[in-house]
Amino acid sequence: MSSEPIVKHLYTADPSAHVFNDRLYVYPSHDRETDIEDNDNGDQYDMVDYHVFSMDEVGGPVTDHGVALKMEDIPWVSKQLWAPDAATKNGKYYLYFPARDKEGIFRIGVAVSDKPEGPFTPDPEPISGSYSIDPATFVDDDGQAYLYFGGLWGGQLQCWQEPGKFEAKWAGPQEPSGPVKALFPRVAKLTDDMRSLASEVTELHILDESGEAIAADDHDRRFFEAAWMHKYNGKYYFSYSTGDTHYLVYAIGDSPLGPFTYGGRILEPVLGWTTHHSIVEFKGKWYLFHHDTTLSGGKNHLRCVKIKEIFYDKDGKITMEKPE
Ligand code: FUB
Repeated sequence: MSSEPIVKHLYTADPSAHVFNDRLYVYPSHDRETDIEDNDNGDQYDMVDYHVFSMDEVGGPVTDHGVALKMEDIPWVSKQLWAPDAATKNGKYYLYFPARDKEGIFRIGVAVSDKPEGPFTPDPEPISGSYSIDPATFVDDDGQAYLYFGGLWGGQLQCWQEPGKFEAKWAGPQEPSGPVKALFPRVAKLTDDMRSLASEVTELHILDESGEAIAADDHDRRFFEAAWMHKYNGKYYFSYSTGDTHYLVYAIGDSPLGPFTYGGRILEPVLGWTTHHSIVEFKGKWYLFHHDTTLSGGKNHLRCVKIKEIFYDKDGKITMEKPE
């Protein structure tokens, strides 16, 4: 399979891929040039709009549907339209996106359209009770939708260690350390109209092979950002980025609310600091959508989306090589 970016006329990142009406849609961040210096808080990721892309087949022509949502149309946002996701229910399409509010606190917004490619109309306020970054939605076979979110350092997850309380002293590139459990990603059920949380926000527990919580110091395995949920053979697969160790990894569970047991690595580090992805089944094959910075020659904030086919072995482990 080609390792070329799916598009080269824009910088794209954080791809969330979904099959809607037998067509493959991709909802990425739209990276842009800025003069903001690279730092560990992610200030250089200063995006202002989203484009939606689609294709009939993997490797075929990719349609850029143009601007689907822009910052100036979202009343509560001050800056940084980061990694989005999309979902459909009851004939409507929903775009979920993180951004800083007027106080500089990351929240998650939702915007609605009648078409998968948008344009999307944003709700005037962020989703009540939401915080941090990298929303990922998952609609289970029974129709219940879930919202997963969270991201450390610039994504501010470490500021929310006490329920409902933003602790500014934790802002910036820092996180708990020592022999304590890691901060886990967050999950809540969504209401039937997909625009509000229908349950308390809870932690999604990620355990090691002995059933112990992954530890804060275990930077090769602890959750950092880039939540994604998919289902394979009746099991739930929660995948994520380990941030400063630059892996894409996954954990497997029996319920969309967890607990999950660490399963292994999906992707080794790519060119560029961030790594972020989605996993989707299309026409009987499974694909990893992810990004790197090859298109910009390695500039962290100018990324490009790529696709790789993935496989499962007989035990349900994800592998990049086709099993014999
Ligand atoms: O694109 C901005 C941020 O970079 C995303 O929200 C993170 O997941 C990382 O990819």
